[in-house]
Amino acid sequence: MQSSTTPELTTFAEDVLRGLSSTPKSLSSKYFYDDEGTRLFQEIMKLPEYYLTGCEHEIFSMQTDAIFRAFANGDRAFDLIELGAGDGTKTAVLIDHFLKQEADIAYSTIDISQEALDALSAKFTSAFPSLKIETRNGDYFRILESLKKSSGRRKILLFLGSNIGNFSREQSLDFFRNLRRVMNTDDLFFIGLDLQKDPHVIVDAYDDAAGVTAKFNLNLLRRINRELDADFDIDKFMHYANYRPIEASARSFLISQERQSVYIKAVDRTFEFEQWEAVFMEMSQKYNLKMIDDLATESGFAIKQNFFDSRNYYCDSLWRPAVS
Ligand code: AVJ
Repeated sequence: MQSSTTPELTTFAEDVLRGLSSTPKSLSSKYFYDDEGTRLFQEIMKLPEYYLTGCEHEIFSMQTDAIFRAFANGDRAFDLIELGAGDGTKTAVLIDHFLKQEADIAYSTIDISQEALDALSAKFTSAFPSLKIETRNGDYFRILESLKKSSGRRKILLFLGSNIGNFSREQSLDFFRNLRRVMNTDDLFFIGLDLQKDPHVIVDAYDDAAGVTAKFNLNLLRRINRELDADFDIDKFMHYANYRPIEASARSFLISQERQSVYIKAVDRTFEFEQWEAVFMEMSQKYNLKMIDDLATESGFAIKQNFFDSRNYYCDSLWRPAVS
């Protein structure tokens, strides 16, 4: 119970309190994306080791027309709805082609960051003056629910960049089932998934030579210092990433290089860190075709078509609602 004198904690503060009170300690990767974190992630996407972005870009550039035909399905009118805006570079490749094919499309994107939405909207408005663009700030499902009712047009939902990799299997199924519930039978879902490959390639992608991923990971401690009034000494933590080939997931951690305590004013708690104690930060799941098929089937979808890059590093998978 909260006493009347205790200020209510934000969800962020609550999650940090819970994560750092747990054994092992953890922080949620969903909090990486403050302004600086968003900027650092854009930098990660340009790193030579971070192959995911290049692979998805290759698929969109080399197979644009095949993707268009699969989306259109004999009907050139549809709404593209992107979940999580990103910087829109990859989606722009598709939109450019669709407009040249004289498709009747509208683009809308849903994101929790208003800043990301504004940047994207400005970019797309100047690149595609004829495109109908809509940005929506907020939670995916509340907004999708309203889309189900409002639009008579066919919807194609985009969830790119292997963002799903941060979700556990259960969270993923939950997410897909929720999407399925707001989709009509002729709507489609297009999802990017990073595939299993040489583990060395994967480890390098999450532990780049220039140290950008380390900065990205440590930035969450800076965010806690700033927003929750904490005294993390960033220099006393180091980034560590590994890949577990059995679970097929990359994991990243922050390791306390010495025994230390950290005070977080917003939750009025001190946290003790042992020397070499790890804080679990992020999981990035890697998939194979069986896993993708199982995820689709178990959440009420069927795979309509898979698109791969030339190295088979990455898959953009197009799902249609399964009708029972
Ligand atoms: C944005 C979740 C797809 O897991 O590959 C990149 C985030 N973390 N480098 C990923 C990330 C470290 C990224 N996703």
